[in-house]
Amino acid sequence: MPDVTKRSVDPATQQVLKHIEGQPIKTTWDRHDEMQPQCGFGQLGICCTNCYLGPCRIDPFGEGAQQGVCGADADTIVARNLLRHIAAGAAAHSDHGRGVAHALHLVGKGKIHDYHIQDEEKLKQMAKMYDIKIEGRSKEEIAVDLGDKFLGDFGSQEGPIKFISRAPRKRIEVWKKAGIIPRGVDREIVEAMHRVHIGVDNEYKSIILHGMRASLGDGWGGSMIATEAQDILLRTPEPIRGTVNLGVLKEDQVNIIVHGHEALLPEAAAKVVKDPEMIKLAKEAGANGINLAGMCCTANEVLMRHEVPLAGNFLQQELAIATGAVEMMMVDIQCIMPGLIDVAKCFHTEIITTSEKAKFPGVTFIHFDEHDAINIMKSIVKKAIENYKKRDKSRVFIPKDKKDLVAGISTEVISCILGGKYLNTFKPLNEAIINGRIRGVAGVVGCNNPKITHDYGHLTLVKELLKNDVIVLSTGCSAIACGKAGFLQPEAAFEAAGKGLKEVCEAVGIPPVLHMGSCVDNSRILIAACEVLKAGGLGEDISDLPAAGAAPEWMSEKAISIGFYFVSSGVFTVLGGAMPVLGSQNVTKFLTEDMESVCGGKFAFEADPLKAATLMIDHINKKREALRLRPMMYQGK
Ligand code: BF8
Repeated sequence: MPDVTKRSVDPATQQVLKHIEGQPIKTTWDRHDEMQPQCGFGQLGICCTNCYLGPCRIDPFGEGAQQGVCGADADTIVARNLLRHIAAGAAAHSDHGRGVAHALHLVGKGKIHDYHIQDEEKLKQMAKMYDIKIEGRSKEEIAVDLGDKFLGDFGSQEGPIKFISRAPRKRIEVWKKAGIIPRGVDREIVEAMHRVHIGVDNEYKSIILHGMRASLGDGWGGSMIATEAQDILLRTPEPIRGTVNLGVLKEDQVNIIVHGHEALLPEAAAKVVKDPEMIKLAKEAGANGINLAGMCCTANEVLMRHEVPLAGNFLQQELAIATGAVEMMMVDIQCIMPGLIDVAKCFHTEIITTSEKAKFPGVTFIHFDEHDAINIMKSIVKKAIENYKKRDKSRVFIPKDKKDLVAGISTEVISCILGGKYLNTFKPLNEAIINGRIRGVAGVVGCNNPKITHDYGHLTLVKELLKNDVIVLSTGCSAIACGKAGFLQPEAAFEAAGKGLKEVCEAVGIPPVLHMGSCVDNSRILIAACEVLKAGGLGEDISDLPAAGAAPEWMSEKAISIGFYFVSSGVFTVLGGAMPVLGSQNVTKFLTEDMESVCGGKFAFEADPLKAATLMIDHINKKREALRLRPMMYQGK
């Protein structure tokens, strides 16, 4: 039997894994074990399937073929494969953003009635940025124009896209000099696919530079539009209390899990499960109510705005079903394992897919159309209620573990908490950094990956950063991991933070790890960096800041795109495992050394989270020295 402590450090996860031992239920960890040894060519990035001259592969030992049939060498093949990953990641985020921008336009037009403009201030702020007339116009009229402008930015042929203007002047100059100011992300992705076609771009630096530009089109374009449009339609998050881990599932209620990345869909679900008609139906079916919980980034979206509890992060999706207590898992887009289907077959759980873009064999598809959101959601929830009658109560196993947390720390909230309602500013944060209470800022984000013990990478890294007075901004599955470990509670500062960070958290009443949202909300971290610079005293460019990024358990192509737009924005970023580039020494050197001279940021690959923390802290110290900041007030914890 596998050792569950090697699979996860999370007690709830370990318990469910133990509980299903001996049952014919396969999880991602089992499939990962079966897959060993994983393909070495793939890991090194030196397999090319881009045309049918191949598939080709380069001999990493230098004895066999060093070129594909077309003549492409390891550098070209590795760089092309990497650019394909960036394009796919940027596409996923940006297509999500496009959907929200479209919904904003439709709300303005009065064509959808279940959503409304909820953050008028942000609507106007964005409209001003695009030179849209505000005076004397209704919010709906403004929303139509803003929706159009957002949609226009996706396809902007010449660029630069509007949100680039939010970056510091120096940063824009760096991008200009490198020739990587993004045009519309659609154009960048199409050009990426063109460049990697056989016989087009064969020069690794040129290929990677385009990858940087495409990723910037994601971070400062597609993802940022997703975040801002969601805030306008669903409201900008504010601090909210929540609960996390599999223990949020309820034995006596109809459990419905929303899983994926959509923000509009769970918004409707959060409303419908409170509908007295639905609750009555649930009671008639023998349940005590309806319990909505979230998984992955959809969960982060609906937690931040509706206090809907988080059932878990990426590697827990199959385990939620394996509790035997889930009537329905409603999935939309991204990070949904096809393996869920087989686990669901072992139980009564019904999986419903709601996106035209994400079908699964044998899984019911109910198109979630925003034009009729509430009615569609009611029909889905009714199915879940009906399914409760099929639950085999003798097979239910819900671990008790759950933790309270604080989420919803948008960029606006940080400046408001720090500066007060009438003096929105990042100045107090800057002062704490300048006077040596806080060493610096780390963005710790990204996925889980069975290659690393679940949550171990995130938690070990975050613990070490906190101990050394580094405040952590977190999103995605990393934020969920931090929540499960209690790092999203203000009290965590007492237990985990260094003395200086503890003093600041205590004075302001914030947790030492700030939950800033879902993966598209990494754009909030970019804006926070810009706000810090505006507040003064910490340099003129993002690359001047005593800051670093990390994705200790990354696995998705979105994480590659995120990593690239952080590095291209000037942030030193440590990935828990290497990207599939080690088959080319030149590409590896470019990413981990030379990029710094191009954009002020670079990658490091470090699987050991303690060593990753050291790399980040050393980098932060180096930036503190360059800024001539005061020595740290205390020496950590
Ligand atoms: O977008 S962190 S596993 S759920 S890819 Fe996926 Fe990674 Fe989780 Fe959110 Ni982001």
